[in-house]
Amino acid sequence: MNLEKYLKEKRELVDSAITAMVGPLKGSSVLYAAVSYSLTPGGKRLRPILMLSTYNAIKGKEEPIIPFACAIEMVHTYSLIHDDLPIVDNSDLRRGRATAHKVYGSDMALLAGDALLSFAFEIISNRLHLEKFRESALLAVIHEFGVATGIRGLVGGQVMDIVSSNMGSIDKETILYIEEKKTASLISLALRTAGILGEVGEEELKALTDFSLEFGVSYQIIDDVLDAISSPEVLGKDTGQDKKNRRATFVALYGVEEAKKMANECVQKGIGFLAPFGEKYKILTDIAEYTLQRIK
Ligand code: GRG
Repeated sequence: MNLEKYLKEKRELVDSAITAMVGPLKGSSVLYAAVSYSLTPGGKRLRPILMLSTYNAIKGKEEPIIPFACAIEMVHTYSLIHDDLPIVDNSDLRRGRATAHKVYGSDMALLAGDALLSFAFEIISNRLHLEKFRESALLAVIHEFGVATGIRGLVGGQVMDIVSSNMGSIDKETILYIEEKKTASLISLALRTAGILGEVGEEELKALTDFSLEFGVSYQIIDDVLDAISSPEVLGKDTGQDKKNRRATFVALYGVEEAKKMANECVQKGIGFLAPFGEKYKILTDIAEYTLQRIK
């Protein structure tokens, strides 16, 4: 299989599903404009693609889980909009164009982010999903979205990130905590949602979780390396942000080369967790290996 072709096809599938989902919100004028500007055109759509791919590996289909895949992208997009705000990273460029607050103002960008987070929960809690999934599995997934996006996940990681910035001395454990919470928690949510709705057993769900946490940490390390060595022209977003904001990253602690090694080690460790399942989750390990190409 050609992985790049696969990723492109899945990205297009996610793009059109998201466009169809936000279409009915058109009435809300400027809010709709800010939301749809932020969602489309999108980025790599990694989290939804991981969710679709995991579910497909389990069930041999992906259609039932598409709304959940869109919801996770909405959560991710909300986090990017807020992260870019002048009171946080103060970024001007995102996904190759002006950030939401540059176009719509900080107030509208803040509200667009809030609306996207709420919209994600509106989507995943739709009672129509009861026609396809068991009630207990759906309830578990709604809970997982809450945990992964809140104090014990995305927001908790971001808070630690802010608190640790400027501290001068940073340690490995704190950086790992930040990367696991602010980035790996959403990647993990993608795989766990597919595992729970696909009704895999406990051991398999644990293996998917263990893989996703390692992959998630690696993905954040790659992001940090690129922030240090790449350019806005290549990435479509501001670079040098971590240094400017004195963020606690492995690049800051150990340097670029060591951070690259760590990203690779995390992916290899993660792949090990899926080894007992043979080829079943090959698409996930292929995607994880592929993301490493960005820093080769
Ligand atoms: C402090 C008010 C305030 C808000 C912060 C919770 C939060 C908002 C931010 C979470 C931290 C965050 C933005 C993590 C992002 C990690 C990351 C690797 C982003 C880039 O992901 P890609 O490369 O992006 O998958 P694309 O554009 O491809 O979707």
